[in-house]
Amino acid sequence: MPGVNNLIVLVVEDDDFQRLTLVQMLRVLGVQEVLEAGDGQQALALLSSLSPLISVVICDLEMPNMDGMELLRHAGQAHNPASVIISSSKDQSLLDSVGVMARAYGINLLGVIKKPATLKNLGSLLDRHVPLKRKDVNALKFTLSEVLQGVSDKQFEPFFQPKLDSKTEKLLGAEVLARWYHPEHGLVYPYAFIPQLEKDDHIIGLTMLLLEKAAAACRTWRERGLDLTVSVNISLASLNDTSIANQITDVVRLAGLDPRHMILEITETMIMQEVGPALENLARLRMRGFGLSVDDYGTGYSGLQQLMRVPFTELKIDQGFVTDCSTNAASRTVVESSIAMARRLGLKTVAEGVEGQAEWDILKAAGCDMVQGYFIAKPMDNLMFLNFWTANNANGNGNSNGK
Ligand code: G
Ligand code: G
Ligand code: MN
Repeated sequence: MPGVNNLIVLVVEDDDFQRLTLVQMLRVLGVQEVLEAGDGQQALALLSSLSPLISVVICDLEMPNMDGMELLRHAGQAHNPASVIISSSKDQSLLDSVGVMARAYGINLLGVIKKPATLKNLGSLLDRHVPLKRKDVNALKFTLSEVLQGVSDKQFEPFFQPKLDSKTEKLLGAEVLARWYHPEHGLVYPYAFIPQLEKDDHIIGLTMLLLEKAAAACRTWRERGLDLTVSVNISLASLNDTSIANQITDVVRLAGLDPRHMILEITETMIMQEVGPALENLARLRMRGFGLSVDDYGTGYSGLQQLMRVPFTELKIDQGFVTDCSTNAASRTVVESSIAMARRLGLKTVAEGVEGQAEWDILKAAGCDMVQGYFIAKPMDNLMFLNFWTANNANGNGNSNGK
């Protein structure tokens, strides 16, 4: 198991026998160093004195003094960089709820283990740990004005993540994800600039830049005879301005793409009030031929009411449900019923966050139209994307990830 042997793991568990069992399993898995704590307070003390050395915390929920929930709250609020695995004998629905809580507190949650842990599930969750890179730390320092300068210097580029037909495995299109080619820091990922832009409605400049570049890329694909669509993320806040549909249409047409080959993924939701302008823009965009997709379906506010009143053409099931649908019965239920509902509403379905064959099989059986996720391919630049198309095409549309 590569990677595991340079981890430092903290086990937080009040039951001596269970703690010892976990420690031994971690040794068998080859973990370099294992630390132990009997409750949340001891764990917090170790975390604050040894951060950032501790890579992963395995955390029980029910403990004396400070329980697991409180520990996760403090760790999240302190921006502790350790990843977390929750391990407990409680009901799956309770574990899932605490999982959502942990993420809401900013914890990088690797997963939840229903006791007793096995070498297999422990090993596969540890494998998900990605060490914080130097780049990631630097990236957090960008100010709004630095990001806006980068936008006005057009330093942002679209990366493309493939969307495949879930049955034939044919490449159908790609979702655009923004990347910043920073003159000093190199490739910078969205979490380092999207939050600043979204905070005070500054995202539209980046959106326009990406729409232009994505439309131009898709036009060149289509000129080569590749029948592909391109999907671009639009923050709902951008739709408050009633002139935005026209601006979007103009930039896409000027780049030489017919709007019917572009899908706009609407993230976040109508947190009421400005429903009028948003619906006016969406109706106008749909009339011009753009596809409209509900992004991150199943989370936050992307609810049923919204589905009913927006002329959507596609529903994207949030990766939070897709990634574990083969191991978590509740996620599988959400995935399968969302697909069934979308069908009856006449919407195409896309599952995002497909990380394995087992999930893909479930999605296919449930009638999901398209799949997207690391198992198929990560987001990539235009040149790599064209290579991906070539490989996909040569395989008779086979899955070209080599797995
Ligand atoms: O791959 P990824 O790490 O690229 O994206 C992280 C997050 O940033 C995702 O939630 C994605 O929706 C968001 N994001 C990426 N590109 C854009 C963009 O162009 N516009 C908006 N609004 N969000 C984006
Ligand atoms: O918010 P939105 O759904 O637009 O963004 C998609 C996000 O999901 C991007 O950050 C993208 O990099 C990420 N992503 C895509 N496929 C996978 C996957 O298989 N697993 C995980 N964990 N993330 C993924
Ligand atoms: Mn999206």
